Amino acid sequence: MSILQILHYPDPRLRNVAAPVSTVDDDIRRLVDDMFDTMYDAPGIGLAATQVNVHRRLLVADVSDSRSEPVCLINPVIATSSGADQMEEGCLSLPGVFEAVERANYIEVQAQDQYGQPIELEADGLLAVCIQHEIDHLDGKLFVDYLSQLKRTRIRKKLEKIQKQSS
Ligand code: GNR
Ligand code: NI
Repeated sequence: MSILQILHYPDPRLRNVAAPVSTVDDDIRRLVDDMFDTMYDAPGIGLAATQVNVHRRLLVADVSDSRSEPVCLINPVIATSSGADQMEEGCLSLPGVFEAVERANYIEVQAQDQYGQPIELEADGLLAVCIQHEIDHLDGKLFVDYLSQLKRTRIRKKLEKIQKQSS
């Protein structure tokens, strides 16, 4: 059980594209456990491996109020998506930044679970948004990429200033 360090924008490592997990072994399961600890501790509703500087395709999420519905997706692929909704998003890699982003409101995801078994998941609402946000991380994308250049530059400067003050 350990809390991992989360990378902060504009760290260039957040732009890495994660490689598939080839074998779901004990090392991966340990990483999944640590990612759940880190997500619940933060607290956040999701966490992608990219954010803890592991560039492999896996994510964890729990959008329940009771923090009792853990979801772990390894090598997730969105097979179907439909609809569109705007939602205010935040990100543990951009502390204090909240902006509206439009995404599909229904998705079907194919993945493997923490035992390497194939799973299919249907999601809507917050879970659908969260999974799309996490898969973006695995592709080196951040929610601020959907905003205007001007907004993104303002956010980057604000976060760089805070990081300078705290280092
Ligand atoms: O904790 C988080 N909250 C959140 C709110 C709206 C849309 C997406 C998210 S994900 C975020 C945690 C995080 O940064 N995951 O990558
Ligand atoms: Ni995020």
